[in-house]
Amino acid sequence: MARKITIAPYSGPAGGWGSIKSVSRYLDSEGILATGPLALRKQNKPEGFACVSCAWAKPVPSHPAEFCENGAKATAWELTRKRVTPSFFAEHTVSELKTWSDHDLEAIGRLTTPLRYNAQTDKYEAVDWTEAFASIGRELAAIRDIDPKRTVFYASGRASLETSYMYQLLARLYGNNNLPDSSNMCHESTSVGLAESIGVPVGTVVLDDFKSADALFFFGQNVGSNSPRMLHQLQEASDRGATIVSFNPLKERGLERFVNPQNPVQMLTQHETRISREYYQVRPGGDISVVIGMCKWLFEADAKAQAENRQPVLDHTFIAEHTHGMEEFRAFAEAQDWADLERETGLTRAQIERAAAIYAAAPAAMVVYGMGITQHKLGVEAVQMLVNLALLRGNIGRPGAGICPVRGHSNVQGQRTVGIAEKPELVPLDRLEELYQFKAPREKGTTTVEACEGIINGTIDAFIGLGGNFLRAVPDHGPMEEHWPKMRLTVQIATKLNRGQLFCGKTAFLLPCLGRIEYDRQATGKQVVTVEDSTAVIHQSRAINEPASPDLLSEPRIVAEIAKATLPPNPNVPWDQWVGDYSLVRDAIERTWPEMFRDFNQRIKKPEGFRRPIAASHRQWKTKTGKANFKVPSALGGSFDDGKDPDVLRLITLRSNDQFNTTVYGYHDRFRGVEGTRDVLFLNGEDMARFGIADGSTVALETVADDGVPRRLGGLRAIKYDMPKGSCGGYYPECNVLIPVYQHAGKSHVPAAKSVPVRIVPA
Ligand SMILES: Nc1nc2c(c(=O)[nH]1)N[C@H]1C(S)=C(S)[C@@H](COP(=O)(O)OP(=O)(O)OC[C@H]3O[C@@H](n4cnc5c(=O)[nH]c(N)nc54)[C@H](O)[C@@H]3O)O[C@H]1N2
Ligand SMILES: Nc1nc2c(c(=O)[nH]1)N[C@H]1C(S)=C(S)[C@@H](COP(=O)(O)OP(=O)(O)OC[C@H]3O[C@@H](n4cnc5c(=O)[nH]c(N)nc54)[C@H](O)[C@@H]3O)O[C@H]1N2
Ligand SMILES: [Mo]
Repeated sequence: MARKITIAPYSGPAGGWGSIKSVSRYLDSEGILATGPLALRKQNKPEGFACVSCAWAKPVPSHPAEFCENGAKATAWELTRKRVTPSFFAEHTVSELKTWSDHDLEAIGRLTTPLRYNAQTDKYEAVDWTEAFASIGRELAAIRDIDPKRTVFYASGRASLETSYMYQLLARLYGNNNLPDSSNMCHESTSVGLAESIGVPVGTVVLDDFKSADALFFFGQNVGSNSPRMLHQLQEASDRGATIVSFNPLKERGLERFVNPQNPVQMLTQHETRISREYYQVRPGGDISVVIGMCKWLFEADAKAQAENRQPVLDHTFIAEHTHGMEEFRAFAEAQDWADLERETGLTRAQIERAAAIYAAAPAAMVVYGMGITQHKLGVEAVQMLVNLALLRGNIGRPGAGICPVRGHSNVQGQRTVGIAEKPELVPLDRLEELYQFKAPREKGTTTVEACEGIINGTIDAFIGLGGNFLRAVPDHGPMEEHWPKMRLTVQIATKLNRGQLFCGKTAFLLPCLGRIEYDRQATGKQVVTVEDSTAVIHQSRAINEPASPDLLSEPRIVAEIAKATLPPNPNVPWDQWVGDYSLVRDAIERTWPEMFRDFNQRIKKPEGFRRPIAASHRQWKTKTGKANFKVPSALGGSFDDGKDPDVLRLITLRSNDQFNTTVYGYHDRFRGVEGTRDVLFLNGEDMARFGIADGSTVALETVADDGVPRRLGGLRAIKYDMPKGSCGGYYPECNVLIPVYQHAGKSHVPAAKSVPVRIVPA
């Protein structure tokens, strides 16, 4: 389908009429212009459902409309009237479907019946649920007999706490900890980094902190597209005089200005709120050096203040009582040269010092961050540098202060809480053994990157995907697509068709499930489920819509049926009772983590849910030193040793304002002024001149890697864009073909999707 392509800078704010237009377009295209608004009114409300888009916290009492442009699109995408029936698959071979775009595949609507791939006809064909489970069970059991570690149980971050608990138990009863999830590509740098630094794997702030923060520092998070509901908190903060400072290579509109589309006065007067007072276009991978520079200034300013008998800049009482390793970090920071820091950050010393001065002047400051920090080779260290910054002024564990990783999928944080983890030490395996009378596997499982490596080198035979679009989300599409079909079994549990599902193992099933917004009727009636948001608040989600098809099963049911078909009977695991009544799964979760989930079924009845205990929020440090740890980074930043060759650019892979991860809603990246195409390469103007590339011309990229694997992406339209020299930007997942699977954060294995070393080559 030919689309009209326009590339022109966008001058409007985030929110505003643009967002209203965008939402209506979706409700219309999904055939729910009439019913959609009713549904949206229940979004993120205590009596309604938790948005299936991002994990941002839901205020109680809620705003009259507690949804955003992108949350509305996510809802419309699930509630769509469009359906994919077996006759669709009878008409299209899988090879033909592979020529469709990501957008067109998902846009055909909701999956309605279980399907099995037939290699003879190259088509997906309808299959009975019973037959599907029996076949999956046979294959899984046979692989288990060879070696249970040859199967991977992947989870995307959307499934409820109930499903997730059952799923991790399935993997462990099967005999492995191969439970990678989407956070392995996302905030795993947070889970590893924060745990070492402050003893918790998650952020410390709650929504109320936004009401008393004096300064908010944003590092590499695109609030306008990826967590737009947070703009309400930012608007309130900005209006009451809090200072917002952003570090981002790109001028992201949501970090600049906002008109609240739910505020009639603002809409009519087009009153814009300025979001960031200071905006620093840091080089990709430059944040570690930004923080070193800021801390260098803070140490100096503190020494000076003390010498002059003024109030100190650092919180010495906090540092002495609560932290470990400050002197070592101070020595490191003081030893760094401003010239090096300026080179790494692409910023001037004056800019970094200005940011530091704002930080020093704020009684309470919060540090917010996203993928711009975590998806680098030094992602873990970058997270820990942000903690160092917070610790210097005691900005953790008091009102208005704290560290705020903005999580992705709506229950990705919760999945980890209830045991979806490849690291056995994070899970109470003794407790699971006691409850279910089995020998739990103790060997470390595979991360997402390790699962990819295993699939490429043939040590993985089966892949079960609980949601998601693994093959599109991971790096190295080339080798992954080549080796994927060699697996013996692939099973995808999904709501919509996506490209990953078009790559099939020798036996392959596509199992359609209920979405979170749909009534889930079981033996004891309609079920509710629970999720955990970015601020560790757990609350329930109530469905509001009829299922897309009578043939859909719930995720808990599918997990239970696979378990029953695969595993020897175990009277201690009441799969069927659990499916009949999800409150029994919640009881099981409570029995597994009695302290965290105390009175689970009772406490979720409160509209505001409950916050699970986060020790660092109360200045208790569950680290090896018993204190909050200052960490010294292993390098000043960057990602790869690409600094020496000026022709090597750092590629940032980006989300548009019209996608949810690999789900491409459409081709309107409004804020970046790109309409009608995703095949673009954002480039710095000076670099374009240097390379002799004209605006609008077609270019190709090649990855700089030394493993002999060719990685190339062509057909990209060069767009002159306001971004640092030496960097470029393109869309995820199209650019994933360029990311080598081995280029990932050292400690967390998060693929380094925000600084891929590339060269521009002739198209
Ligand atoms: N509508 C919508 N909502 C979403 C998603 C979606 O795709 N669509 N995805 C969900 C998921 S799973 C996640 S994890 C989150 C992702 O949300 P974000 O964390 O915002 O992730 P990205 O959009 O990948 O990009 C983050 C920002 O980092 C900047 N950046 C890139 N490199 C650097 C760097 O080196 N330093 C700094 N300081 N900045 C850098 C980019 O310019 C970009 O603005 O959003 C969630 N919410
Ligand atoms: N280059 C690059 N790569 C990246 C990133 C990046 O910034 N750059 N970001 C990474 C990040 S942060 C993440 S989180 C991953 C995302 O990786 P994934 O979580 O694997 O991918 P999604 O695109 O979120 O998955 C979308 C699919 O989920 C299915 N689905 C939707 N709702 C449901 C449901 O309720 N139940 C079930 N069972 N299925 C459902 C639909 O079939 C849909 O096609 O990608 C990572 N990959
Ligand atoms: Mo994510």
